[in-house]
Amino acid sequence: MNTDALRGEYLAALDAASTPDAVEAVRVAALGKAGGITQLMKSLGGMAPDERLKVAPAFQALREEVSSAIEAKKASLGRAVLEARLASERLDLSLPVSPSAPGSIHPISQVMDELSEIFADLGFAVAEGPEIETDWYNFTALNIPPEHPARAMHDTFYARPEGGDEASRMVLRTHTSPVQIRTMMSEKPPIRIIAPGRVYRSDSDATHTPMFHQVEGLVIDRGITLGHLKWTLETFVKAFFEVDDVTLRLRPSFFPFTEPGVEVDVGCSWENGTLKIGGNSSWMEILGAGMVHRKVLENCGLDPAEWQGFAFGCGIDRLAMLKYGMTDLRAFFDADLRWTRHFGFGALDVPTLSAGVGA
Ligand code: 2NL
Repeated sequence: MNTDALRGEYLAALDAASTPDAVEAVRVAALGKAGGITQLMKSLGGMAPDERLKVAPAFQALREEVSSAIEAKKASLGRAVLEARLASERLDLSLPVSPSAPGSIHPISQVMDELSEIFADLGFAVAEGPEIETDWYNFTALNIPPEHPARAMHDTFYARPEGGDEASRMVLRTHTSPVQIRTMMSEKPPIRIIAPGRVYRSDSDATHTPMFHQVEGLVIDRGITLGHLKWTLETFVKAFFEVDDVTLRLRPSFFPFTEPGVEVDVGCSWENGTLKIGGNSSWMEILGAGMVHRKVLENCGLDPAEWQGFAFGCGIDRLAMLKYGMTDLRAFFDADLRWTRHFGFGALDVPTLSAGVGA
């Protein structure tokens, strides 16, 4: 039996094979049930022992050589297929977005961009942090100790409720304040930041979703007063709602992390059945704020005798509804393209102060 002829035949067929199917056909012809090499191996059974000893090593070597050549060809064809696919699916992410791209910016993203633009102009940086936080950053550092009733008010999602101390117990952040805590601990004052992002509370009805968006702001410097807070919020509200005639009203309120704490109402008026920002026929609460509590400063390693600050927080979803006239919170989460297109925020229309944010 001439193994060299079989070897030449199969290796030539493999060489010519240019698809995975063609390689499989060679495998079947050589090593399949009725394949040439399989027949050769079967013929060993009918041989006299001394003859078998003489030819078996050559048969086995042939089988090894052909099957490893098949594997090698399969692998190289697989690589070629993958490379062709990668080349055909190549995307250049550095290309500018096409003006005719079908998507549009979600109103919440739009409002976040507007907020960033307004506060950047006032010298604020945008800060971010983890959405899964330790109990300490979300509560204890903010003067909310473990037994404090404010913890129940926050309807917290506990990620690892089975115990551990406040450094290892994890929660879904109930506000973006832990971002400010992290900034105060890692950076030297003066600090001016806003922290926009997702927050989580176990609360779900017509006016609450378990995930919503919040923006908080923080200023730390020497000699900061409520006056700075009021001016900053007034400037923000004027730019955001694009009205010059705004009046803010600060009412005393309580937050464990502020002293004093205030709730902030904006003057508004009814026009044809819809509430407009500006005027003074009624008030609407839009923000919570206050001077940073000295215990919070101390928890972050700042000396309250040297450093003071103000902070504020407000819901982005509500800001978006007020500015763009949405009545149903649930639409934010429906992923209905007709709804997002209706607002027409194009990917290229980046908010700028000179053009009027959101214009
Ligand atoms: C609200 C009220 C508020 C703050 C957030 C804050 C953060 C630090 C220190 C002190 Cl690190 N305060 N944030 C202060 C007052 C109110 O949010 O109604 N949010 C939806």
